[in-house]
Amino acid sequence: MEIDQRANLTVQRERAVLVGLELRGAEHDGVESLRELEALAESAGAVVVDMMLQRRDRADPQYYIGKGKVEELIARIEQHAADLVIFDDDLSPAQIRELESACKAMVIDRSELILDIFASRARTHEARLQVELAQLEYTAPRLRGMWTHLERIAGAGGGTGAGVVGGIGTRGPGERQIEIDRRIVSRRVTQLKRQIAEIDRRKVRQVQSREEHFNVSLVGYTNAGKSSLMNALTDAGVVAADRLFATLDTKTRKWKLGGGDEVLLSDTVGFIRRLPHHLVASFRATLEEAINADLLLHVVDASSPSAWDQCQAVTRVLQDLGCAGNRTLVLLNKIDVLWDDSHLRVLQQRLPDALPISAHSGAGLDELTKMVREMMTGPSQRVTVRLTTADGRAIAFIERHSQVLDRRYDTHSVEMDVVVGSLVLNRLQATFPTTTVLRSA
Ligand SMILES: Nc1nc2c(ncn2[C@@H]2O[C@H](COP(=O)(O)OP(=O)(O)OP(=O)(O)O)[C@@H](O)[C@H]2O)c(=O)[nH]1
Ligand SMILES: [Mg+2]
Repeated sequence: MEIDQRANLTVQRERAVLVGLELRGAEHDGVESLRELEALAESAGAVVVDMMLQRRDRADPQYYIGKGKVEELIARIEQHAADLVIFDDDLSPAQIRELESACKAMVIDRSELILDIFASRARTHEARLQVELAQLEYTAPRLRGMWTHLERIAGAGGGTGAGVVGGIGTRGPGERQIEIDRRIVSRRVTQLKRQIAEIDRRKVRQVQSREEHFNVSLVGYTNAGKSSLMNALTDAGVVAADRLFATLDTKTRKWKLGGGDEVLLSDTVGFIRRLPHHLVASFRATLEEAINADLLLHVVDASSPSAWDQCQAVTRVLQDLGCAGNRTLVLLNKIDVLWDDSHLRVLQQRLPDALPISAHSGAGLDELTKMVREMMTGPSQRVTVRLTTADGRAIAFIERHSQVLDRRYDTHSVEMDVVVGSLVLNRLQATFPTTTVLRSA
């Protein structure tokens, strides 16, 4: 197909045929995966007009699917007047070229689709930079028409605005096709990495400034109900919607656990099976909260038939991010709409410590609050701590998080007998190193 045409195509309102391959011995179910691709395509604004699934021993190096299937695909494209084909896997640039010339339609792969959704949802400066970097690194070898906007950026001395996020659907019509210049791309990549690293540093400082709080992060598959739960537990008022990747930016709010205890709760971007690696890499800053959290609440959509697969996919992404070792509590959400109790029982057998909840009905949320409170404070003990009187923040911290039984002042310090959770005590000492614990009573 013409390069210009490719550069100007948008997934929005395209009539799309979906194509999946189920390899023998593959761990994921092909039909289920295609359904998810359908939800992704619809989230991107495409109209899915047909789907095809082929079972094979291995992918065809030239066309990914078999040659006979390509013929069938061409017929279906004609029959439905489709203009877009979406493959449920990552294709090589050569496969995309071969398929496009055979089908006379735009061909994109799963990662490109996910990147396109991210690009259309990114609202903040930071999210836009992160998506642009991921797109450049992933899509660059696949999209021959994209250098035009890069030249424009390079010429204008950099900067990212709404129209130059890059990728499918974001480039305006009538742009001049220029020669491919890899140096322009690599300059832009370097520039983006530098800007993102700067944000990263700022993020780390922000996260460090929250160290005196207990940080809890919501993680989970996209559409599991993380934002809904955030809204149910705090007054965050974040967007919750029945579409994939509704949330891209991190929001942090205080969650009051009762008895004066509170934690910081963060809601962030959802995960998906085979999340493009470049996205995970560039969203590291956004996911910093999750990486540094004291506790992860892993929200699972228990009403989904693929709840278990989704749960495992999330665990894999957490491993990628290096936070698989963080303390985690699994929440089986949406129990208000469970179509079958046996489904929940199977999940509970696999996840014996998981807590069934509903962000909508509020079921299980009191129990959740109680569990988080216990995890935050640890077992209570009676100790005496000495603090310098000048350290008002440390004193405020201990007053807020423990029961003060007695206090004795001398010139520069105060000794307090308190009943306090062991973890709170650890946090006190880590955050305020001048504090001394004198004795356990
Ligand atoms: N029935 C029911 N629906 C729920 C529950 N929690 C969330 N939902 C619905 O599930 C959909 C997704 O909810 P969100 O809170 O946006 O999910 P999310 O995990 O934040 O999704 P992303 O931000 O896209 O990753 C919305 O349509 C919610 O109304 C629940 O407890 N019960
Ligand atoms: Mg959300």
